[in-house]
Amino acid sequence: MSDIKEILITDIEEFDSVDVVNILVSVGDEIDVDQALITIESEKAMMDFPSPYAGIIKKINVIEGGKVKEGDSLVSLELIGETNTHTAAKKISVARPNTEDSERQKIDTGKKDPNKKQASEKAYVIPDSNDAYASPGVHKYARELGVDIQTVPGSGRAQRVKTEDVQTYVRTQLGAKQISNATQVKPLDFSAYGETEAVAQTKIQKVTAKNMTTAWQTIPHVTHFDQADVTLLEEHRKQLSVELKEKNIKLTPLVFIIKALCATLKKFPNFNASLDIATEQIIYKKYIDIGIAVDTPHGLMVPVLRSVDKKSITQLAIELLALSDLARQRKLSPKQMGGGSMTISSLGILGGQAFTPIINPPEVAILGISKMFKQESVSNRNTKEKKILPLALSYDHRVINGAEAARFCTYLKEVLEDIWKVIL
Ligand code: CAO
Repeated sequence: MSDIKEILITDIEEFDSVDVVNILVSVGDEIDVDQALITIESEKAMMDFPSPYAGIIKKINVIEGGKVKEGDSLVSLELIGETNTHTAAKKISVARPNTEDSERQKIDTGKKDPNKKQASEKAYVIPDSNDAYASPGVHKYARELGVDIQTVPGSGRAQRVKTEDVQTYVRTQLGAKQISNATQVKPLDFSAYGETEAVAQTKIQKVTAKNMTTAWQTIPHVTHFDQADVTLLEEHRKQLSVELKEKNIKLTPLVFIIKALCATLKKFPNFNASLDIATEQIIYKKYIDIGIAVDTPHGLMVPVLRSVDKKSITQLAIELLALSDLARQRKLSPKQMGGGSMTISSLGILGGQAFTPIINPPEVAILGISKMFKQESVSNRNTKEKKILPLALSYDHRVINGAEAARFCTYLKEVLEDIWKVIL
């Protein structure tokens, strides 16, 4: 006799009920352990609920647009194979920050009601944060067009995919197909030359590849290079580092660069903007959130530091470390990505003299940082050693012109060179 199991929703007890945004399976589907059954949305986050068992869907017990509460049955499942609830349970149980990380986990709670802090922390890690975040209508629209919504870069808040994003994606893909039909080089059978190994790309690598291609093919990029004298900044950072080291806080030059960029964005709002092609409008952001490109073993990720203008150097140092740790552990939630003013890509520790960073759409500019170098300068017969920081600003030439970019960089340099402008 077949073993039918009711799959109940768990770990949402903090909410009276949550909305069923999308049903991702149909009766008769054979599903794997951990396969997403439904997408639910609370006031805190949107997340997929995975099946703890493999089996065949016999009945769906919820409706799209309906509500579910803790313990409701989602589907009736005829079990197949070995049953193992471990992974799924781990996935849906949205992690509570451990005490050791409590300082770091305070990030991103600045704009919220302190009474609701616990709830927001509970929604801190969303199961597979790479899943697309979109309304049921947009999911349906993408399905009708045969578009895999996971690959569509979202321009909405927390990278939510909007109808226009699906449309832009389709247009870009059609254009790219025409180009690639004409130019794509067929992969060679390299095994004819020697030993080879084929390794599947990670999901993040695939999404990054698509985003980069879209950015490169749709945005007219220009890169402006400059160099800032950061001798004073470095002296100050070293002094402050000694104090902060005792508190286990690491202070890198990047934290000062983030603050300097923040001051520059305030002065040049055109760089804190996004172009809405559909409505032919430029959207100016009145907040300053800065994305940081983080190199992780799974691929490139861009967490966003929120409200940088309201935070101290020390707070930013703590948050930068916390967010880059979360990125490396693949624990970033959609709320911690997207919506940024501008992104910084720092290859400072890795070396190189300069590079041309690719804009992170829908932003209109990105700042690349290369490794600092020493330069001797002679004044009044005295030789002094300066520390020089190479800067590379890539900008969207549809929104920003070359003169503005030059002024932006000049101001950024001035701020970096006058340390007090950074700190105050
Ligand atoms: N020049 C010289 N040294 C630098 C520097 C610079 N521009 N920037 C940082 N450093 C030094 C710091 O002083 C620190 O040295 P100590 O350990 O001796 O104190 C060390 O490098 C720290 O580097 P870090 O990389 O750990 O920290 P960070 O704050 O500079 O950067 C992060 C954090 C997350 C941006 C970085 O780790 C990272 O992932 N960078 C890669 C980004 C990337 O891949 N960009 C490409 C995107 S496009 O493919």
